[in-house]
Amino acid sequence: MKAEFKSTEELDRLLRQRGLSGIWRINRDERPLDPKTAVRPHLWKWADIFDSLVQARERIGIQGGSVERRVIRLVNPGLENTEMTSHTMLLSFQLIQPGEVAPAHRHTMTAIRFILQGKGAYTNVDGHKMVMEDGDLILTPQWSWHEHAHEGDRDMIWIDGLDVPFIQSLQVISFEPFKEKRLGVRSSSDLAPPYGMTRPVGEPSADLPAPLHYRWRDTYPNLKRLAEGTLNPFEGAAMEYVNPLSGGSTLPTLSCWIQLLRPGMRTLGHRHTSTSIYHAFRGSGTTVINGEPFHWEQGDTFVVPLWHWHEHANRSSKDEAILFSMHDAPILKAFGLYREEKQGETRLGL
Ligand code: GTQ
Ligand code: FE2
Repeated sequence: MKAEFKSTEELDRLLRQRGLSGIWRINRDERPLDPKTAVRPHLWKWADIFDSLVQARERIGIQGGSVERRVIRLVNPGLENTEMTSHTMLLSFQLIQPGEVAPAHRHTMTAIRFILQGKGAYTNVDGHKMVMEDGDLILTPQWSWHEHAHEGDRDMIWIDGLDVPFIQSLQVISFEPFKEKRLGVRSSSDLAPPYGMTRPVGEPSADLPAPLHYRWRDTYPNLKRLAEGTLNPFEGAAMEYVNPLSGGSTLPTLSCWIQLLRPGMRTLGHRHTSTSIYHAFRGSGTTVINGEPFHWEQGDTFVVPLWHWHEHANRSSKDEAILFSMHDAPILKAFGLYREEKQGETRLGL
């Protein structure tokens, strides 16, 4: 029997009932030449972040309740439904008061901590007690046990960076609270690998051989030394934190950088398919994102969404400016999706 003629709408309805959909329903806008993102360029002021943390300090307890961390997230204005900072990354600020313990847990999301202020708190990652100081970077690889505790006498504040929305998109979020009260600290003899730099064939390395702690007192002199040499025209003096276990990016999904802009320096513009979140650690400057200037001072944090042109300038003629940043570039690079376009280059197509 000959099929009777149907309108496209009727056909679409019929297909929908059968759990099918015709590709003619795809809008051309969904197949753009240039990547389109819901992530918007945005800057959060330190005064707002700090005041919010201080207000939360009085109200939000972290022990014995359901809230285990006093954390405030940066919500991208383009992602208000998910409350994430970008489509791949979440950046938050955490405050811990003297005497508090943020109880141990582990999760499939990976985390980085960049320390901003205070003294005397430590984070314990898989038994490695790491005392935090301003400018330190500490890694919490996926599925490692971690707990924070504060033995000092002043509030401590740090940045948490996680790959939450990426892990969420893969639908592999897994979270486990630690069963005992406290996570043990391992002694140096426990920490030594039992067979040194060799290991029995077939045995996976169960533990971290070294704490993943990058101290500011090591990072800063190296950054200064780099800044005295030839600069990268797009980045100034920029260093990526290398993962000592793999020799590769800081973590499989995230890369962290520390970057110095000499007084008065202005970089050239470029854009790439990775997204970046910058924190002004020292100094002040302006980052132009797709033609819009974002002025930053110490403590401010801003997002450069993928495929957005951006260039940085240090606004001071006498002080250096230092940016800490987190990037999802390792994800894009892992799948051959990293692309970069530089200002002044002729575009040859994709
Ligand atoms: O400190 O373990 O900002 O598990 C979000 C989730 C911090 C943490 C965050 C976390 C943590
Ligand atoms: Fe955590």
